[in-house]
Amino acid sequence: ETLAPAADLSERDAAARAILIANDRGGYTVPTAGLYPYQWNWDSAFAALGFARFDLARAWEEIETLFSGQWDSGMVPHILFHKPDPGYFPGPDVWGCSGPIASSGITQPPVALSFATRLLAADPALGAARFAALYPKMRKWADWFLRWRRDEKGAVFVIHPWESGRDNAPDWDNAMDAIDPQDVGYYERRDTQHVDASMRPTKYDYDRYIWLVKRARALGWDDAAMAQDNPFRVADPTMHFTLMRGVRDLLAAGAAQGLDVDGLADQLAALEAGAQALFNPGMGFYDSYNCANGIWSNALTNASFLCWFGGLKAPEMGAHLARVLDAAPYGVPSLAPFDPRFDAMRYWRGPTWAMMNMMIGEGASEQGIALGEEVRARTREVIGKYGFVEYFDPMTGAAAGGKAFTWTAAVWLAWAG
Ligand code: 9YW
Repeated sequence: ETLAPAADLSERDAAARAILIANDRGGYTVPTAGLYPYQWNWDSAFAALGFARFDLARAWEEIETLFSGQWDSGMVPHILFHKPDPGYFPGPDVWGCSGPIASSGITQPPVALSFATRLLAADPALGAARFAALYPKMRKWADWFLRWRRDEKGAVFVIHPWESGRDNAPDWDNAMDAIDPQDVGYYERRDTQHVDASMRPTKYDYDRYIWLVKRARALGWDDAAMAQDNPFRVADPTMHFTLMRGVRDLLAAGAAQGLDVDGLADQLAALEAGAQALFNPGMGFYDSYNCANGIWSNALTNASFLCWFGGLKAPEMGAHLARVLDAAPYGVPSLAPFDPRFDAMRYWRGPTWAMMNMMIGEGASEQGIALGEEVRARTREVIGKYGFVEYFDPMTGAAAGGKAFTWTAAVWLAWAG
């Protein structure tokens, strides 16, 4: 896509651009002012796709800034605290990390690997050198995942619910139940000062989120120490399928650019084999499980449908998608409405997220599943009616969470609009 003169823009496109520009803090964007005042990892990757529609150089910068926070280990943090902001908890003092810039100590789904290859494709002449400079860093991040975030069955797991990007999804309930956070200490939440508490994770969840952070901090955020004795390890389709996609895209783009692709094909094959571990045979869909005891979540979530984005054919998942779209007019819901744990407005236990829809819709279309286009149409409709908010009630479409949200605006520009 090229630079359209402002006069040719639809009102919606102009509004989406204005959100990206307003959330730009100089080299990086915040997900939304107030609630999320720092640079978040996968939010930035989506932001880059939005910027790419009108300022490709700025799009590259977003991802480059993200990688400026990469740790020596290869891990790229889920939050970079570029400038202190008292409006968010837990801040850098709680995480106690020592990367090149103040950051959290966990990662997030590595969609930046894939989206960097899209920036390259948008203008190979402009992007070749920038891509080549990022490439070893991206490979190092992928290597880190393969080394530290894979269980015995080859599935990619998360060590904190925040790492998956789906904070309070039912996927974590079993592992969270095993945590006794009574020594978590006093803390003050900030999220519920920005948006209604009924739409946010509960205190039960938050105590455990903070407890897990403090525990990993006590281990010095050392991968080997955390691998020894980890109270929370859940195999996660979000992480698995986005990494699979990222490695596949790096392999293709790296080869085309004449870069060193040694080992990438093996990594991809390992992830393809590991994907089978995420298929819940009792339910007949992709699911998460607690690595400590093998217990399935039995949850049909929007992450279940990332199988296509990961590159699987998975034709059997088409019927599941049809079922949830029948039940949720403004889907794809983050949890199937016929699941008793469904909660239409509570974050990752029901609401629709536009950026998940983009990956689901694109992946489905790539695998020849007609409903991919339906997902796009519904995303367009819900954003068109209710605006660029954080997420939506999947039954009524009602706007929820933060307003003027970066990734919702970006997904409009890159895909839905
Ligand atoms: C947190 C910023 C982030 C997203 C996550 C979402 C939420 C809260 O907001 O996380 O404190 O990290 O669950 O996916 O990246 O939009």
